[in-house]
Amino acid sequence: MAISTLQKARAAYAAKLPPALRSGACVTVSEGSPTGAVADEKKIQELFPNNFGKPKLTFSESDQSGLNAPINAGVILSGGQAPGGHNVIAGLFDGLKSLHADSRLFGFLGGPGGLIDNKFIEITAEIVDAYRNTGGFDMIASGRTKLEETEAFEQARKNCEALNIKTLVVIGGDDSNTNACLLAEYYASTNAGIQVVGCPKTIDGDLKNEYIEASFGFDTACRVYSELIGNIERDANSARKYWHFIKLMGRSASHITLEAGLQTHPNITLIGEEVLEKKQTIDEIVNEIAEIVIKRSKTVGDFGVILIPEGLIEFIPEMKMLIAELNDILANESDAFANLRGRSEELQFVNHHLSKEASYVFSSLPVTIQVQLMLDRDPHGNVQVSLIETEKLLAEMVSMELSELSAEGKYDGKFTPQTHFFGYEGRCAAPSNYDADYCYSLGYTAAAIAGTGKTGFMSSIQHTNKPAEEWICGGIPITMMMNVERRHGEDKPVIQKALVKLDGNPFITLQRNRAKWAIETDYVYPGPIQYFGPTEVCDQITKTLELEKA
Ligand code: FBP
Repeated sequence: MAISTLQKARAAYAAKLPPALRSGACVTVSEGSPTGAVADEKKIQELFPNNFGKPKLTFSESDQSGLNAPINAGVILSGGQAPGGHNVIAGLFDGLKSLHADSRLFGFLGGPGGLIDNKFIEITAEIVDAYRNTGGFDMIASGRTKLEETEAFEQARKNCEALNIKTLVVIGGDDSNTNACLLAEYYASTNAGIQVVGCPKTIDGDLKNEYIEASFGFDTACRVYSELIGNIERDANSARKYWHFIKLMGRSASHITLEAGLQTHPNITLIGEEVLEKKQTIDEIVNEIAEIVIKRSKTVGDFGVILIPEGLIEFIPEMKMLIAELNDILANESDAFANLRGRSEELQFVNHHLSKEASYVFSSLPVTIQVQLMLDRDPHGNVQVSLIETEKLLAEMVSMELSELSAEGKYDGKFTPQTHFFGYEGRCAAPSNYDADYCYSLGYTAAAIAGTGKTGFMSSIQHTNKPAEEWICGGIPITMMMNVERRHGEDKPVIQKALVKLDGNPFITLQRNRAKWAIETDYVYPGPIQYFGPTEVCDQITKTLELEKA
């Protein structure tokens, strides 16, 4: 297989580990006090009687060098790709081998679906070495099949038993780790003898809390997007004739957009959580943008850069209501909807079933957006926001608003928008040093949890804003991160999603600088991720982490 010169050189990078793991994954465990849940404690306790309340685990170096018996483990990659997934597997593999040389690791193919359908490979040293410090999930591929029904749990159990697998490691986001916890509970309640361990993944950055400092992949993806935004900013500032509307991935939370905004200082950074808090309408957002376009037109020129979070659309209250109604119609009337012929019949059908308010909002949108809102939902029933061209919607609406103002003699600039969507460009990039180190340590810690025989824990590395010398690793009970939320008309236990905190330091820093960045051209050009060179360039942490820890 041909590989790039960079990949070849990068394969030799030795990922850093916390001191507790430097002589292997056999660790001394200290247990904290019993834990609770972020909310709805009673309900979570009832639903997870075997897992609720377990103490946090903190690891330190042990003088025991390994285990007496090998461990067979299985691993799955679940959900969207995130840089560093291969290093989690590499850390897990090396950790298991340090526990016992005969330990084996099986990778289920294509996500949770591979575990149910018994599609797997044995992950060997040769395979691991070929994928160290690379981006992507292609070693075993990922998928979005949900693992939450007893039948699937049983099927998975049979497949694990056939391979003598005693530990399953689920690498995923909030939904996948919620399901990992359900699986852990089911296996504990049925004495299946299989432990389940989670690892926090998602470029979206919304699986984090006091003990999980970041979800892996966020650092690298934000650096790739920030490089691209910086390049566009420099182009905008050179040509001085375009307004760039850039949508950034992040299904729900706006962490990616906030981080990219802090790294590159664009003229406008929209944050979904703020829009929700202020209950802004689309028209208000459009007016705010138009105001800045006019001010810049009069002072610096007809150019600028605006960042739009992918999830924005669902934070605008009127759109949220419309999407919720559409979700119900598409779920409840799926047969009738499937029999319609052509777009106009579909639009008519939907309009007929919507409430008066929702139908008004729907009708005010361009047809392209109406069609995108009716597209298939993902397996969790969510609208696929990455397919909705919010950047085009806003560019078009701002353009219309400026034409009206121009007709009234209130604007005489020239507005030429360009639209972009950055998402897939960043999800499989070669991991930054932060993600390479963090992921390797998460995987190695997962092996250490396997070695303790405990179940229902998420691998955790703390103090990652400091040198690896100071990192602390251990396991956090997943039930501790849970609450009960209404999903598809039912109360479900789920890991609470971490949205952007409007009273948190990262957002406050954006807010403090916004007015200045809007009018002045204060762009910052971060350039590409550096893998070789001085530590201040290669070992940077995200502004988000830096400010959260300040
Ligand atoms: P995960 O939460 O599963 O990591 O996925 C995140 C994400 O990258 C979102 O930012 C994006 O909306 C979504 O995946 C797109 O997924 P897909 O390519 O499967 O439509």
